Amino acid sequence: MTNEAAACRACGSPMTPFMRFGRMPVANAFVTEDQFAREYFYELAAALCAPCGMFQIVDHPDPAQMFHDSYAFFTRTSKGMVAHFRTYAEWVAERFLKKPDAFVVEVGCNDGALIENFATGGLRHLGIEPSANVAAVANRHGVRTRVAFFDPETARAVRASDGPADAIVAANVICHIPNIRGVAEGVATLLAPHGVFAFEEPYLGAMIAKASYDQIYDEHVFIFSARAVAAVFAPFGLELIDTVPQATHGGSMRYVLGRKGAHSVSPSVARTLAEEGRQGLHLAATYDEFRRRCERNRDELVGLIRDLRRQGQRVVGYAATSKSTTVLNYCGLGPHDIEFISDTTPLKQGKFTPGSHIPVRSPEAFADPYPGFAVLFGWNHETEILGKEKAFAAAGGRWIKFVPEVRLS
Ligand code: DWN
Repeated sequence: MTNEAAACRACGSPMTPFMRFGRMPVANAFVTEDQFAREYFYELAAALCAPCGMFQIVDHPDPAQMFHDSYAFFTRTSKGMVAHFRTYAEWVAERFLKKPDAFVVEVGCNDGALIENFATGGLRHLGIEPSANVAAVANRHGVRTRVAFFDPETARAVRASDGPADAIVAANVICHIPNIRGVAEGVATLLAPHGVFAFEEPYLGAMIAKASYDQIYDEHVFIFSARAVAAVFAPFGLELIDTVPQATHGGSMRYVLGRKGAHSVSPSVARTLAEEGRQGLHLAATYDEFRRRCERNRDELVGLIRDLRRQGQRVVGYAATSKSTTVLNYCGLGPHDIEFISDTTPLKQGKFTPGSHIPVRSPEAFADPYPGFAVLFGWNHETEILGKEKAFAAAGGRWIKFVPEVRLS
């Protein structure tokens, strides 16, 4: 595969990458030692489609390589996200699910942390999830699931079996689906006449502002802006009716769409679009500057870690996030730089990080004994992590942070 030039997945226009990260493994493909020699790699490069404003990666692995029956990310690993999903579900239910027989569908329900809030409220619901192992966890939480990718065919099948959806919801998943026009067609197929499609995703404006390039990896085929979302859904008769900024994942946006003319449009849509213009999200120069900031960030992070290692300091990582796969491989960091990464996910523990082959250990290993320095790969959960790891700082440990800038704290 090449990434010299490609067609925009949203509008088909030609586009050229502005930034290349090099060879990348699948972000959540944690490996055992015997798998090192046959890891799957692809070329990670990012591009902006000038005509429609869709930010996207150029090549992407086959989704079946990423979402399968041993998918390693479970939403419930963050208490903060579980609490966030409770309020997100309440927000949707209060506004859009008032009728007694209302039906809500979640696209990519993972372990059910969002949709279980509708299920426990007794609402008719269905979680659609392609990774059977995480869907099984959702089942155990009382969620009715269907193991499938969301596409027009799945949408037709759900409509035939359950009727139209009053709300289709999603969180951190629509940007994972390369066939975004298929998503739009599926939503248009399944949605009731006055239904809504609400989804939230890492926001392009926040990623550019923070130079948080680690949001770019195989699963994040797109990093959305309001402009691009409005443009890609419009041909399917769907209109952007609300945008609600969220603090999650370092800065996200909740988008709400409905059938054109079926709902009033919140003034927040015009405000968000105007702000995107002021930030220059449509300008090539913005992305050239973003690339320069990322390169500087990479060089400073590598320089700091290697200086510490030369001084004989122990450096470990905290949270083997999907994002850390981009950081580690882009920066060329390995087990000589970072001794291990502590992570709460049992499926990752005892394995090695994709491509960079750093051991992943349980959180108990972090304190046994505490290292001098820990790279905060879970920077988006900083409040939660620093809150529970006060003993590390009390023991003299220092956090290495790299978003938006490399610094010690
Ligand atoms: O979109 C996506 C986002 C929402 O979640 C997916 N593509 C996959 C995933 O991305 P991520 O792995 O970067 O997500 P998080 O939530 O930033 O990181 C989760 C990882 O961090 C898990 O492996 C658990 C770990 N973790 C930890 O070890 N200690 C997380 C917390 C909060 C902790 O205290």
